[in-house]
Amino acid sequence: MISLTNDFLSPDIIKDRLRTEFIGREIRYFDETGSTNDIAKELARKGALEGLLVLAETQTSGRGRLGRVWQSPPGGIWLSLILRPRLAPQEAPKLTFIGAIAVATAIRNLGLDAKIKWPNDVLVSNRKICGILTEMESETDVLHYVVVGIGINANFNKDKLPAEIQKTATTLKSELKESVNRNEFITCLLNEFERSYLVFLEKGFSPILEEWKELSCILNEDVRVYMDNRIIDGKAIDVDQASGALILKLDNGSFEKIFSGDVSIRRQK
Ligand code: BT5
Repeated sequence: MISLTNDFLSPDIIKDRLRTEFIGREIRYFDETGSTNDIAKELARKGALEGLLVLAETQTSGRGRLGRVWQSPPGGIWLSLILRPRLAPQEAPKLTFIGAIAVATAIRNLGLDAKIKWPNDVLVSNRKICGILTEMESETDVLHYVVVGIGINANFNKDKLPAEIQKTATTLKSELKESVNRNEFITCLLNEFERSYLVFLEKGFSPILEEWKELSCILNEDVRVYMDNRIIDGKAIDVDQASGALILKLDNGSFEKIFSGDVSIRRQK
């Protein structure tokens, strides 16, 4: 008998296996779409319920932060979740932490040593395997909805990515030398997401941050942070409970909170 590797995304299989109350209970699946975040935002504006999941086999205009391009070839996991937490808008970035914990936990279940890099990356072997894009719509102090977009390089080899990205990226298939069952992976990810999200809503950010710190690869490291208009060096000493900002101790001894930027670890010369 010929055994076939079934690598297809199936909303029905995912829903059957989920143990969640509301995350992923409704799934909108696309073979191809522009950006799952854009679809999720449109559905949220029209009143879609918390937990709705948008999932695509491939994206033609996948986005990163600051309008950067997110490569989304077939075989990946490109998804967005709609959330409607009662939070102040400035707290929305905390949901990125929940996404990163869920992804890192699902990857660790495959036996890989996944680590989180502030603010929105999950790395394996020091290479980016996942990026998270959290977007929201709000008024001054009212959050209407949040969309957490998660991109995971799953069942394609990293040579499917442009050469300049291959240098810093990896995929589950490149690491494991085989494909993963994406439906099971997504189920695990969504179960973990809801677990952390409920902890966050019931107990606040502190237990989330503790879990996140266990998985972080930059705390206590000497780092360089690239911001919009400047670059700063320092030691990543903590994350701010109130905002999720990275706290740096600068080389001149002063402290600075970083709200957005790209971090790289400075290696010993
Ligand atoms: C991110 O941005 O890492 C957020 C990526 C979020 C993607 C998901 S997929 C589902 C949902 N729908 C969307 O349209 N987006 C979300 P940032 O930190 O700005 O990193 C972007 C940078 O990562 C790019 O400038 C490249 O250098 C690199 N990059 C692009 N595609 C990559 C990939 N597939 N794997 C690893 N690195 C990549």
